[in-house]
Order: sequence, then structure tokens, then C-alpha cells
Amino acid sequence: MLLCTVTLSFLLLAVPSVMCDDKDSCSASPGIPGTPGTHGQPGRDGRDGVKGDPGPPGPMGPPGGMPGLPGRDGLVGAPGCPGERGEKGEPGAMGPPGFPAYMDEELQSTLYIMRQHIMQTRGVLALQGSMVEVGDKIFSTSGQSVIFEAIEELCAKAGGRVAVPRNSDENQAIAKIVTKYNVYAYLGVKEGSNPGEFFYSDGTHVNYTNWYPGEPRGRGKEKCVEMYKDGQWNDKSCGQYRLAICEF
Ligand code: MAN
Ligand code: CA
Repeated sequence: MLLCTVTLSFLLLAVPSVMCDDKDSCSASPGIPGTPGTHGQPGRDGRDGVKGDPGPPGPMGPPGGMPGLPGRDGLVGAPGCPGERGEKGEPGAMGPPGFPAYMDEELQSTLYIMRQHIMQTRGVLALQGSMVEVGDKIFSTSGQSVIFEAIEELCAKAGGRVAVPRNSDENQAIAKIVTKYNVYAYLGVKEGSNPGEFFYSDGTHVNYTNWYPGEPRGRGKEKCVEMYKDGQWNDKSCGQYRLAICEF
């Protein structure tokens, strides 16, 4: 069989010159490249592209047109002032049973620390002589000498009331402060509209007194009561400078 090895640059125009020998092989010289073909037909249209961005708003229409749709909500405004305090709610349901207090280590250590702090404060005040304890009551002075109204204010601000003895022990305790400061003190009692009748700040009638002999003799003109150093009482005008003693 005769086999030819042909080198073709361009299929259409190649003119091979073929040399064959009597054996089974041929040799060929390269052909001349053909001229480029003509342009093909235009291709088909491509597929639709993706949707474009919205265009700019159109020009304003003639007057008298339909009103447009309402615009979008504006930005959120600044927070308003806090409202008035509401009424107190109902008490909640009872919580689950807890530890007995004596087994609660945290509670016990808190109580220990609190007790220690209270004892320290009491010690400081007692040492200064500005505080005397009687039963559940504590009498204490700021050391200031001011008019009755100022004492009322001072004591209320501190969370207490103007000192007033309800028995002889309490009377002695207040007298101790008066002696130490060497200034008479006003007591938390005032004369009512009937001369000689005195009342506590809660409006109840006095049920313990320690008048100096002959007092009260102000006959309605001395509405306040002062305590002398010996613990005896005298009705007195309210505008004097007297030691401020409060009770807690
Ligand atoms: C002064 C005032 C009175 C008091 C008499 C007592 O006049 O302190 O309140 O009753 O002294 O003599
Ligand atoms: Ca008097």
C-alpha cells in the first residue's frame, strides 16, 4: 500500500507537490498558504440584559393634577420627658422557701459587718457626748443653738424629731446633754390655744412633764418649752437660741 505524508497549511488552497519513490513512501514540499476567507454572516442577537437602574424623576406636571401619595415616615424624634409615677402595684406572689437565716452564710456575714459598723458609729457619737441612748430611743445634738423652728427643720432633715422626754429616764438623758453643752434646749412640745395646755408634735396631749415650780406661767405668751440644766421645764417664747437636740 502507498502511504503519503502530506503537509498542508490551508486545506482549500494547498497544492501539494508529491514525490513518491518505488518504495512505500512519498515526500512532499509545503504548499503556498491560501488567501483568508471572506467574513461570515452577522451572528444572532444576544439575550436580553439585566434590568437597568430607575431613571431620574420626570419633570413636574401641569398644575391641578392629582395629589401625590403620602411621603415615607420621617426620622424618629428625641425621647419625651418621663411620665408621672404610676400607682403602686399589687404585692407579688410569695417567693419560694429559702434557707433559714442562720444557715445563710452570706446573710450572716452581712449582718456581722452591719452590726460592727453600727457599734463603731455609736462608739464615736457616745464618746463625743453628743448622743445618749435610752431604751429604744437615741437623743442627739448637733451642738448648734438656734430658734425652735430651725431645730424642727434640722431634726426632720436628719430623719428624726425635736427631742421630748416621755418619762423621767428620757428626761435625765436630755438633761445630760444640756449640762454637757451648758445651753438650755427646746423640747418637742408646744402650747395649744388654751394657755397652759401643751401638745406633742403629733397633736396628742403631753402625758409627762417636769415643770420648774411655778411654771408654766407664760399665760399663752410663751408657746415653746425649754429645759434647764437640772432637767426642769419652763415655758418660753420660741425665738430664743436654744440647743438643738433631736430624737431618733
Ligand atoms: C423669764 C422667762 C419666763 C420665766 C420667768 C421665770 O421671764 O424665762 O419664761 O417663766 O423668767 O421667772
Ligand atoms: Ca415661763
